[in-house]
Amino acid sequence: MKRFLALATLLVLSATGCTASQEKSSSATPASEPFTSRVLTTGLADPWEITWGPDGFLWVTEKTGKRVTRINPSDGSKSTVVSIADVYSTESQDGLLGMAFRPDFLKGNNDVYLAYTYDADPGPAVDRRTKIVRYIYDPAAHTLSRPVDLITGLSASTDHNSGRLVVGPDQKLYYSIGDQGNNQFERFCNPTRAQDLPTAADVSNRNWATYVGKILRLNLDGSIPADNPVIKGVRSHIYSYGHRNPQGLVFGPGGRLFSAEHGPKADDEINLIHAGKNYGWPYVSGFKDDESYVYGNWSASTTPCASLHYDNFAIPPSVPQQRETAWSDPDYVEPLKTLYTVPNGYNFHDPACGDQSYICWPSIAPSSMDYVPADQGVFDGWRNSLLVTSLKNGALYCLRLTQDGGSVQGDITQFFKTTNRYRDLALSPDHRTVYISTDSTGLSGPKFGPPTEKLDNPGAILEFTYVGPR
Ligand SMILES: [Ca+2]
Ligand SMILES: [Ca+2]
Ligand SMILES: [Ca+2]
Ligand SMILES: [Ca+2]
Repeated sequence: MKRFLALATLLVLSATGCTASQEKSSSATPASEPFTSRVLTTGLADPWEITWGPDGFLWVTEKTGKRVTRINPSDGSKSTVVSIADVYSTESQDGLLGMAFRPDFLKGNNDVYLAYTYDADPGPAVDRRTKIVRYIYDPAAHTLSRPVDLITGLSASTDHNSGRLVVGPDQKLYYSIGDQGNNQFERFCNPTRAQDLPTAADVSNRNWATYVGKILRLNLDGSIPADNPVIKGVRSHIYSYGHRNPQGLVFGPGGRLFSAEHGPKADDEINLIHAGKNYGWPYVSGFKDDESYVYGNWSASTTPCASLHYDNFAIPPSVPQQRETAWSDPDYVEPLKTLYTVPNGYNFHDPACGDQSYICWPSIAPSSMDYVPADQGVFDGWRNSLLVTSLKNGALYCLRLTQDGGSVQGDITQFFKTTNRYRDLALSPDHRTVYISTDSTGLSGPKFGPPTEKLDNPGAILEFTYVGPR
């Protein structure tokens, strides 16, 4: 722990980018505010969601651990609230994911909402699906029990699974589902369906196949809210569409909903989510600017896709391509901000990153997001801001909102750089302390030198406390 302390304190004061080439494409500046840090606890199996509970404890879902854990923030001691044997989890993006409380939790309401992947096939085959479940908390026994399925049979994947779950100020559940990683890597012959929408028959048959690449809005019992948007003639659970992998969801000022979304090589997006709107994927990545992205639809190849070899950089002539500006939709909404956009001709092959050059691409892999209200930031740079965790870079990025809360202004600031994969964050009620959960395994961008799987603090909760003046 001592080694980490010294390292982290040093790095908070002198955070640096991944490599020289990434610094060129990134506008994040290292923070200079004074924070102390410590490892609050370790031994967690892929902590995924971390939330400050109204009981003054940290609540954590463990993705591969298949349990919810409650952590005392003063000494890091932990206890299991529930283990869920029904969770199906591999080392990839499936498992126990999102968790949310209602605003009146422990004030007359004891409901906890969880999202996880399960195997819907009773036989030896695996039919990976996602469900959202409500549990009831017993505050005397500190356990969750009496699960009720709110929605089952949602698509699930080992890639781009999203999984973020929040309860809005309108007392609705919001849930993000990624595009399942289709149209790339080992799923390159599966079409992206982020633009597909359900028919009325799909909805009445509870066929949720088109819910991928979407942000959903559900009543607290899992039903479709009567005031959900009617999109192309159909009302469903879909609140917004055209998303790639929106793993960050948070409500900000005036009840605004923001998302943080993983981009491909560049162009992670911060979006302001409006009901019924289209966020452009896969036709548009980042801004509609035709810079360093073109949509190649591998599943529509004129020679059978299965006979092709996937290449992340070269699209074969048989695969139809479409420039961003060749597509339009009156419901399309541009992002507020991208991390980061690079021009055509940008060299994505950084020799310093070797075979694993993706770790040095301009995208940061934004895994989650939180909001610091205007009147509660502990120093000026953190007031009315979005805080975004990065998997690839092991850092926290701070984006300041404009006074009206409707857009992002100024420079992006980088905090707490370590050699870890930052999965999610929670803030203490006084906003002086940030808790960050870290992946148990995986590749991290280097502080110095090449990318590494030797993580400083795997499967841990890190604590960073502001010690400067207010
Ligand atoms: Ca969180
Ligand atoms: Ca099975
Ligand atoms: Ca977009
Ligand atoms: Ca673009």
